[in-house]
Formats: sequence, C-alpha cells, structure tokens
Amino acid sequence: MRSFLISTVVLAAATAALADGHKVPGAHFIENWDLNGDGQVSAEETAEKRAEIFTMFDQDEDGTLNQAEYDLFDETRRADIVANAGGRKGPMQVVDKAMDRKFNDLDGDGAVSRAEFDEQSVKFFEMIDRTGDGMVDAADFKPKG
Ligand SMILES: [Ca+2]
Ligand SMILES: [Ca+2]
Ligand SMILES: [Ca+2]
Repeated sequence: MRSFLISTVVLAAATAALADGHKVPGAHFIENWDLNGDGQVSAEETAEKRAEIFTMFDQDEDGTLNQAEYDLFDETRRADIVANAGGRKGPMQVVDKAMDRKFNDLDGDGAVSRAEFDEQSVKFFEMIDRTGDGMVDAADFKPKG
C-alpha cells in the first residue's frame, strides 16, 4: 500500500511536468508544423503543411473543401486546439482564425478551392510571424505586452 502511494505521487509529478511543457507558447503548433525538426516553422513548411491538411479534408478529392468538408475541418481543428493547445482564446487563436472558412473563402462562395487556400498560406505565415524574422518559433506566440 505504501509503495503504491509513492508511485502515484511520482506519476502525478511527471504528469504535471508534461502539462507545463505544453504551456510553452505555440509548442503544439511548432510540434505539428516544424516538418524538418529544427524547432522553427518556415514559410515553406507552413505552405506544405496547409496543402497536406487540405488534401486530408478534401474527402471527395475534387480540389475544393465544400461546406460539409469544411465543417469537419473546423470541428476537428477546434477539438484539437481545446484538447492540446490551451483553448481557442489561447496562443493558437491566430492559427485557428487563419484556418477558418471565412479567412480562406476569398470569393465568398461558401467553398474553399485549393487555389484560395494556397494563396492564404502566404498571408497566414505573415500573421503568425509576429517578430517578422521570417521564421516562426515560440517567440511569435508570446502573449502581448
Ligand atoms: Ca523547421
Ligand atoms: Ca472536396
Ligand atoms: Ca471560395
């Protein structure tokens, strides 16, 4: 019984440390978008990852995310941000916004074509590179002020 209690405490401490690690601003984003593992996300990686996401959610493979496909994308992305990245008001807010249908549907027809999505990848990178050094890392996710 005694040893059970001790191992429970150790486990709780380890879990808390892990949770703290995820509080590094933007850690979840960098983890997922840093394709070459150098700790930073480049404009190329951003474009590549967005293209990958587009392909993943274009279920009928017609080169357009229609209403239903975008609904699923919104749902999946938001659930992930809530579960893993501090919620939709957290550091991922700007990412969430840039992946939103409104941001990407340039001609306002309710569907997002690959051309629209690719075009917005450039704008998205400019939005998240807040320090303007051409790379996205934890510094770009620091709370303002
Ligand atoms: Ca990288
Ligand atoms: Ca489609
Ligand atoms: Ca459109």
